[in-house]
Amino acid sequence: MSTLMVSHRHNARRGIRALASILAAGIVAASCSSDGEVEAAADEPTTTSAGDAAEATDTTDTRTDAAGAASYQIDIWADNWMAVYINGELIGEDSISITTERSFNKESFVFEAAAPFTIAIEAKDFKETDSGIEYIGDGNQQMGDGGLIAQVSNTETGEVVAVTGASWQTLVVHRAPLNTDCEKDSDPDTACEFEIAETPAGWTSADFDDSAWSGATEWSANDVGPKDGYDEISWDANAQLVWGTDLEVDNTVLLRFTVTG
Ligand SMILES: [Ca+2]
Ligand SMILES: [Ca+2]
Repeated sequence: MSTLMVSHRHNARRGIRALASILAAGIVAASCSSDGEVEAAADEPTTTSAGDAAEATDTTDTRTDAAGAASYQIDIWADNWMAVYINGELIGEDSISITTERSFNKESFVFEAAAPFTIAIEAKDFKETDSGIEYIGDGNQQMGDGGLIAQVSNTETGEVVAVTGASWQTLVVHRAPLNTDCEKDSDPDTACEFEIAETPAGWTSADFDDSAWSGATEWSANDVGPKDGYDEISWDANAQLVWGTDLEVDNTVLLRFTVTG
Protein backbone atom coordinates (compact mmCIF):
# COMPACT_ATOMS: atom_id res chain seq x y z
CA MET A 1 0.00 0.00 0.00
CA SER A 2 2.17 2.91 1.09
CA THR A 3 5.47 3.68 -0.53
CA LEU A 4 8.37 2.99 1.73
CA MET A 5 11.78 4.54 1.83
CA VAL A 6 14.93 2.55 2.05
CA SER A 7 18.22 4.16 2.79
CA HIS A 8 21.49 2.74 3.90
CA ARG A 9 23.87 5.26 5.26
CA HIS A 10 25.88 2.84 7.29
CA ASN A 11 28.35 0.16 6.49
CA ALA A 12 27.75 -2.59 3.99
CA ARG A 13 27.41 -5.36 6.50
CA ARG A 14 24.68 -3.51 8.34
CA GLY A 15 23.09 -2.61 5.06
CA ILE A 16 22.90 -6.20 3.95
CA ARG A 17 21.47 -7.25 7.26
CA ALA A 18 18.93 -4.44 7.16
CA LEU A 19 17.99 -5.32 3.60
CA ALA A 20 17.49 -8.92 4.59
CA SER A 21 15.24 -7.72 7.36
CA ILE A 22 13.25 -5.63 4.93
CA LEU A 23 12.83 -8.51 2.53
CA ALA A 24 11.71 -10.73 5.35
CA ALA A 25 9.21 -8.28 6.73
CA GLY A 26 8.24 -6.75 3.42
CA ILE A 27 6.97 -3.63 5.06
CA VAL A 28 9.70 -1.47 6.37
CA ALA A 29 12.38 0.97 5.55
CA ALA A 30 15.61 1.03 7.45
CA SER A 31 18.08 3.71 8.10
CA CYS A 32 20.76 4.28 10.64
CA SER A 33 20.61 7.58 12.35
CA SER A 34 20.72 8.90 15.85
CA ASP A 35 17.59 8.73 17.90
CA GLY A 36 14.61 10.73 16.75
CA GLU A 37 15.88 12.06 13.46
CA VAL A 38 13.84 9.81 11.25
CA GLU A 39 10.60 10.76 12.84
CA ALA A 40 11.38 14.43 12.87
CA ALA A 41 12.23 14.48 9.19
CA ALA A 42 8.86 13.15 8.12
CA ASP A 43 6.74 14.61 10.81
CA GLU A 44 5.44 17.86 9.40
CA PRO A 45 1.68 17.96 9.69
CA THR A 46 1.00 18.81 6.09
CA THR A 47 -2.74 18.89 6.10
CA THR A 48 -5.16 20.62 8.38
CA SER A 49 -8.87 20.74 8.60
CA ALA A 50 -10.90 23.15 6.52
CA GLY A 51 -10.73 26.70 7.74
CA ASP A 52 -7.16 26.56 8.93
CA ALA A 53 -5.64 27.82 5.72
CA ALA A 54 -6.10 31.44 6.62
CA GLU A 55 -4.89 30.98 10.15
CA ALA A 56 -1.42 32.41 10.13
CA THR A 57 -0.74 32.84 13.80
CA ASP A 58 1.94 30.85 15.52
CA THR A 59 0.04 30.12 18.69
CA THR A 60 0.57 26.59 19.78
CA ASP A 61 -2.09 25.91 22.34
CA THR A 62 -5.39 27.24 21.13
CA ARG A 63 -7.87 26.66 18.36
CA THR A 64 -10.21 29.56 18.65
CA ASP A 65 -11.36 29.62 15.06
CA ALA A 66 -13.88 26.85 15.46
CA ALA A 67 -17.35 27.50 16.78
CA GLY A 68 -18.20 25.77 20.02
CA ALA A 69 -14.64 25.41 21.19
CA ALA A 70 -14.12 24.36 24.77
CA SER A 71 -11.09 24.12 27.01
CA TYR A 72 -9.62 20.70 27.66
CA GLN A 73 -6.71 19.31 29.62
CA ILE A 74 -4.76 16.23 28.68
CA ASP A 75 -2.90 14.45 31.47
CA ILE A 76 -0.27 12.07 30.21
CA TRP A 77 2.50 9.88 31.55
CA ALA A 78 4.97 8.21 29.25
CA ASP A 79 7.98 5.95 29.47
CA ASN A 80 9.95 7.79 28.20
CA TRP A 81 8.86 10.69 26.00
CA MET A 82 5.87 11.99 24.08
CA ALA A 83 4.50 14.86 22.00
CA VAL A 84 0.79 15.67 21.70
CA TYR A 85 -1.03 17.09 18.68
CA ILE A 86 -4.63 18.22 18.40
CA ASN A 87 -5.98 18.29 14.84
CA GLY A 88 -2.42 18.33 13.55
CA GLU A 89 -1.20 21.12 15.80
CA LEU A 90 1.52 20.46 18.38
CA ILE A 91 0.11 21.51 21.75
CA GLY A 92 2.83 20.17 24.02
CA GLU A 93 5.71 17.81 24.38
CA ASP A 94 7.54 16.16 27.21
CA SER A 95 9.50 18.77 29.15
CA ILE A 96 12.24 16.28 29.98
CA SER A 97 14.53 15.22 27.16
CA ILE A 98 14.37 11.58 26.19
CA THR A 99 18.11 11.43 26.66
CA THR A 100 17.73 12.15 30.36
CA GLU A 101 18.31 8.94 32.24
CA ARG A 102 15.08 7.56 33.74
CA SER A 103 13.05 10.40 32.25
CA PHE A 104 9.76 9.49 33.86
CA ASN A 105 7.34 12.33 34.45
CA LYS A 106 3.76 13.34 33.90
CA GLU A 107 2.65 16.29 31.84
CA SER A 108 -0.64 18.19 31.67
CA PHE A 109 -1.41 20.38 28.66
CA VAL A 110 -4.43 22.66 28.27
CA PHE A 111 -5.85 23.33 24.82
CA GLU A 112 -9.00 24.57 23.17
CA ALA A 113 -10.86 22.55 20.60
CA ALA A 114 -14.32 21.93 19.23
CA ALA A 115 -15.49 18.35 19.00
CA PRO A 116 -14.96 16.33 17.00
CA PHE A 117 -11.19 16.69 17.36
CA THR A 118 -8.34 14.27 16.90
CA ILE A 119 -5.62 13.60 19.44
CA ALA A 120 -2.34 12.31 18.03
CA ILE A 121 0.54 11.28 20.27
CA GLU A 122 4.06 10.38 19.29
CA ALA A 123 5.56 8.22 22.03
CA LYS A 124 9.14 7.03 22.34
CA ASP A 125 10.85 4.55 24.54
CA PHE A 126 14.47 5.54 25.06
CA LYS A 127 17.06 3.71 23.00
CA GLU A 128 20.68 4.69 22.88
CA THR A 129 20.99 3.83 19.19
CA ASP A 130 18.84 2.20 16.52
CA SER A 131 19.95 -1.12 18.03
CA GLY A 132 17.15 -0.54 20.55
CA ILE A 133 19.60 -1.06 23.40
CA GLU A 134 20.26 1.34 26.27
CA TYR A 135 23.19 1.70 28.69
CA ILE A 136 25.46 0.23 26.03
CA GLY A 137 28.70 -0.94 27.58
CA ASP A 138 27.43 -0.55 31.13
CA GLY A 139 26.58 -3.34 33.52
CA ASN A 140 22.86 -2.72 33.05
CA GLN A 141 22.94 -2.79 29.23
CA GLN A 142 19.43 -3.80 28.21
CA MET A 143 16.36 -3.38 26.06
CA GLY A 144 14.34 -0.56 27.60
CA ASP A 145 10.58 -0.78 27.76
CA GLY A 146 7.85 1.74 27.04
CA GLY A 147 4.28 2.52 28.07
CA LEU A 148 1.89 5.46 28.09
CA ILE A 149 -1.38 6.52 29.69
CA ALA A 150 -3.47 9.63 29.00
CA GLN A 151 -6.83 11.15 29.76
CA VAL A 152 -8.57 14.22 28.40
CA SER A 153 -11.08 16.20 30.42
CA ASN A 154 -13.14 19.34 29.93
CA THR A 155 -11.58 21.95 32.21
CA GLU A 156 -14.92 23.60 32.99
CA THR A 157 -17.15 20.59 33.57
CA GLY A 158 -14.52 18.07 34.60
CA GLU A 159 -16.04 15.56 32.21
CA VAL A 160 -13.52 13.01 30.98
CA VAL A 161 -13.94 12.85 27.21
CA ALA A 162 -11.13 10.44 26.28
CA VAL A 163 -8.89 7.88 27.95
CA THR A 164 -6.21 5.71 26.41
CA GLY A 165 -7.21 2.13 25.65
CA ALA A 166 -7.60 -0.42 22.90
CA SER A 167 -9.85 1.93 20.92
CA TRP A 168 -6.84 4.13 20.10
CA GLN A 169 -5.22 3.42 16.76
CA THR A 170 -1.47 2.77 16.78
CA LEU A 171 1.37 2.49 14.32
CA VAL A 172 4.80 1.32 15.45
CA VAL A 173 7.49 3.03 13.39
CA HIS A 174 10.64 1.90 15.22
CA ARG A 175 11.22 -1.67 16.31
CA ALA A 176 14.51 -2.90 17.74
CA PRO A 177 16.10 -5.19 18.48
CA LEU A 178 14.34 -7.74 16.31
CA ASN A 179 16.78 -10.42 17.45
CA THR A 180 16.44 -9.90 21.17
CA ASP A 181 19.29 -12.28 21.93
CA CYS A 182 21.63 -9.42 20.99
CA GLU A 183 20.66 -7.60 24.21
CA LYS A 184 23.94 -8.23 26.02
CA ASP A 185 26.20 -8.27 22.95
CA SER A 186 29.37 -6.23 23.32
CA ASP A 187 28.60 -4.49 20.01
CA PRO A 188 24.83 -4.16 19.75
CA ASP A 189 25.09 -1.71 16.84
CA THR A 190 26.46 -4.56 14.79
CA ALA A 191 24.62 -7.47 16.35
CA CYS A 192 21.09 -6.03 16.69
CA GLU A 193 18.63 -5.78 13.82
CA PHE A 194 15.97 -3.12 13.55
CA GLU A 195 13.00 -1.96 11.48
CA ILE A 196 12.22 1.69 10.91
CA ALA A 197 9.03 2.47 9.05
CA GLU A 198 8.36 5.77 7.37
CA THR A 199 6.27 8.08 9.53
CA PRO A 200 3.22 8.85 7.38
CA ALA A 201 2.92 12.43 6.20
CA GLY A 202 0.08 14.24 7.90
CA TRP A 203 -0.46 11.48 10.45
CA THR A 204 -1.41 13.99 13.17
CA SER A 205 -4.18 15.64 11.18
CA ALA A 206 -7.86 15.07 11.80
CA ASP A 207 -8.53 13.74 8.31
CA PHE A 208 -5.66 11.25 8.21
CA ASP A 209 -6.89 7.73 7.43
CA ASP A 210 -5.66 5.48 10.24
CA SER A 211 -8.01 2.62 9.41
CA ALA A 212 -5.08 0.37 8.53
CA TRP A 213 -3.45 0.94 11.92
CA SER A 214 -3.87 -1.46 14.83
CA GLY A 215 -5.73 -1.00 18.07
CA ALA A 216 -3.44 -0.16 20.98
CA THR A 217 -2.39 -2.99 23.26
CA GLU A 218 -3.47 -2.47 26.86
CA TRP A 219 -0.88 -3.25 29.51
CA SER A 220 -1.18 -3.56 33.26
CA ALA A 221 0.64 -1.35 35.74
CA ASN A 222 2.53 -4.47 36.71
CA ASP A 223 3.71 -4.87 33.11
CA VAL A 224 4.79 -1.26 32.69
CA GLY A 225 5.86 -0.36 36.20
CA PRO A 226 4.78 3.29 35.94
CA LYS A 227 6.75 5.48 38.25
CA ASP A 228 7.75 9.07 38.86
CA GLY A 229 4.82 11.38 38.16
CA TYR A 230 2.29 8.63 37.50
CA ASP A 231 0.84 8.88 41.00
CA GLU A 232 0.47 12.66 40.71
CA ILE A 233 -2.54 12.20 38.45
CA SER A 234 -5.94 10.96 39.56
CA TRP A 235 -6.50 8.61 36.65
CA ASP A 236 -9.97 7.86 35.42
CA ALA A 237 -10.90 4.27 36.21
CA ASN A 238 -11.14 3.49 32.49
CA ALA A 239 -7.76 4.92 31.51
CA GLN A 240 -5.40 2.13 30.45
CA LEU A 241 -1.66 1.94 29.96
CA VAL A 242 -1.09 1.31 26.26
CA TRP A 243 1.73 0.64 23.81
CA GLY A 244 2.37 -1.56 20.79
CA THR A 245 2.27 -5.32 21.04
CA ASP A 246 5.76 -5.47 22.58
CA LEU A 247 6.79 -3.18 25.43
CA GLU A 248 10.49 -3.69 24.78
CA VAL A 249 10.91 -4.03 21.01
CA ASP A 250 8.40 -1.34 20.02
CA ASN A 251 10.33 1.88 20.55
CA THR A 252 8.40 4.60 18.72
CA VAL A 253 4.63 4.36 18.68
CA LEU A 254 2.17 6.73 17.01
CA LEU A 255 -1.28 6.87 18.61
CA ARG A 256 -4.51 8.50 17.43
CA PHE A 257 -7.99 8.96 18.85
CA THR A 258 -10.90 11.16 17.80
CA VAL A 259 -13.13 12.72 20.43
CA THR A 260 -16.58 12.82 18.92
CA GLY A 261 -18.20 15.14 21.41
CA1 LIG B 1 11.96 3.13 28.78
CA1 LIG C 1 12.76 -0.51 23.83
